[in-house]
Order: sequence, then structure tokens, then C-alpha cells
Amino acid sequence: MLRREFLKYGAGLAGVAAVQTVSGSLLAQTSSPAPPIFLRIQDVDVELIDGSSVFMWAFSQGAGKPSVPGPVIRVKQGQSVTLSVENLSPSAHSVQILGIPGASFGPIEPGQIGGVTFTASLAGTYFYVDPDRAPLNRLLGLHGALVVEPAASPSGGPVTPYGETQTTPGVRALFSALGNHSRFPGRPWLLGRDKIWVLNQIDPRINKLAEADDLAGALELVGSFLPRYFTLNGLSGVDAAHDEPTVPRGRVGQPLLLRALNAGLATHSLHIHGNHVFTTAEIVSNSHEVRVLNNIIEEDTWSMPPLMRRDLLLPFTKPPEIPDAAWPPRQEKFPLLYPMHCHNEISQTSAGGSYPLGLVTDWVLEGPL
Ligand SMILES: [Cu+2]
Repeated sequence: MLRREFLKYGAGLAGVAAVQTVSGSLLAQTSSPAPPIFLRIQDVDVELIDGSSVFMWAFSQGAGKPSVPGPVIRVKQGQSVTLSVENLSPSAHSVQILGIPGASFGPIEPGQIGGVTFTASLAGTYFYVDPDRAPLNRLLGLHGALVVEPAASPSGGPVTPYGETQTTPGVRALFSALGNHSRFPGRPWLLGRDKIWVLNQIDPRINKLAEADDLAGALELVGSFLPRYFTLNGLSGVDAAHDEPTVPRGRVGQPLLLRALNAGLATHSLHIHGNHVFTTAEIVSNSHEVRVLNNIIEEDTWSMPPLMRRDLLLPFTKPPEIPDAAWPPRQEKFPLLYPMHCHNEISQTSAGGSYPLGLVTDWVLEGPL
């Protein structure tokens, strides 16, 4: 019998795992290297919302608890970052940061440590993944978010999630309007006020073959991928809706940046209630580079194909369906909870149970500023 770490399902434990953040920027000057980042890869059994469990691979921060997705890594733009990964799994693995040229290494044989030093020259939201047997190793748990924050506040302009040379006139206009225009009463956006939403799907047949070490068979089955579980930061349904690291929360007038990433193979169609969002960046599909948009569109549903990463500003304004005369709300009082869910029916009704036990969470307007 294999002895593997068992990742018990549930908001409490998963929340602890998901909140792990490796910060390369804490106390460090931008010009100086970031403190080295050390991750581990290991085999785990992950419990799902219905109590069943599947074999997966997981990253952990050093000796910390492994989690799917892996810990969030935060670094500053222009900083030299050294990433090392120890492979505690009995199979070989590699690591790549999609969209950062040269930031890849491997294969790391079992028991070995691999690593790379790279510079994140553009701010934005990135994926680190195991690119081997693509997309198998990524799909089975080896993925996580890397956030590159701008190095310095721009001279004169508003604070945005991007470096000064990346920031487009459209993004500058949007962030200048926050707290300064009747459309966005309240405060400007604050650096670090963001939430990371990593999407994934699980087809347990594939996990089963990987567990039996039939990796060729598992990869072949990817061709007839039939997802049965849909996860947001590793959680489904009500659990994602009660997971503090997942749920955007704030007062009216405190805008927040959503960083959405899809590690899986199914295209999601995310729909948010209560406020519209503004997509500020997405990736160039071939190079995976961050592209900051100039033509900023207000929308309530956005597509998340496999490997897509999108930044979206959630303005935290008064929901437009509440008339001015009924504001502040009296019948239904603060906090106001609004859902975000996937509009693809299968992701709401699959093995996780009946609606809404698939890809769904809440966001919370706690009260007036
Ligand atoms: Cu909807």
C-alpha cells in the first residue's frame, strides 16, 4: 500500500493550503534578487466534494502542505528570481513558467532537485506548470499561479497591475477613473488587492491510470476527456463559495483585480452577477505572453479556454439592478452576496452533484465605504 499524503476535502483545510503565498518581493529591493523560492512535487490523494478521492501530483512550498493548485508565487517586475523544485514523486517531472522565456527546467528525476534563475520582465498573471506529457501532468495537479507585480508606482499616472511601459491608454484611463469618476465612486485600486481563481477539471478515469503508473494510457485517455468534477482553487460548489482566499470581499468603492487562470482542458464561460467586469489583460495564445489590452470592454461573461489567463477589474460599485431610491439597501441588507458561476451546464451539474455544486463562488459587498 502506497503511503501518500491525503489532502482532505473541505473549506477549512483547503483554505489553509490555498492561502499559502510564496513572496519573492517581501523586504527586497526591486534591483536586488528575490529570496529564493523552493517548491516540492509529490504524489497525493485528493478528496473531492462527494467524498471520493483521486490520485494527483501536487506542489508544496518547501516542507509545507501540498495543494492543488500549488502555492501562489508573487515577485516584482525586473527582479531576478531563483526557483528550485525538489521531486519527491517516483516519476520524473519538469517545471515551466508559461510566458516567461527561459524559465523552464527538467526533467527532474525522482529524488533530485532542479532549478532556474529568471527575470520577470513584464508584470501580469502567469502559470507555472509541469509541461511534460502535456497536458497530463498539468491536468493532474502540477500547476499554480505566479503573479508579477509592477516594480514601482508610476510617475503621475494611477497605480495599475502593470509596468509603466506596458500600461495602455485604456488601462490608464480605467484606473484613473476609479474613485475619480461618477461611474466608480470610492477609492482607487490598491496594488495587491486581487483574487486568484485557478480553474481545473477532473476526469477520475485518467487519475486512476496515472495512479497505476500507466502514464501512456492516461495520456491517451486525455483524447476522450470527460470531466466529472469542476474546481475553482481546488474546491467545488458551496466550498469554493465559503473559501476566504477565493471569495472577493470589500466595501462599495473598493475595486479588486480578478486573476483567472484555466489549468484544465474544458473551456469555461464565467458569469458574474452584481457588477460587470473589465478585462485588462489576457495572453497571446502562442507565446503565452501577457498582453495588456487597450480597448477595455465591460462584460459580465468571459470565456476561459484551456491555459487562458485573464485579468479583470471587479469595480465593487452599487449593483445596477438596485434603484438609486432603494440604496443603501433596506429590504435585503448588507452584506450583499452575488454569485460567479460557469455558464456551461455540465460544470454545474456533473458528478459534484446537482446545481450549484460545480464551478461557482460568491463575491461580497460588505457595506458602504
Ligand atoms: Cu449567471
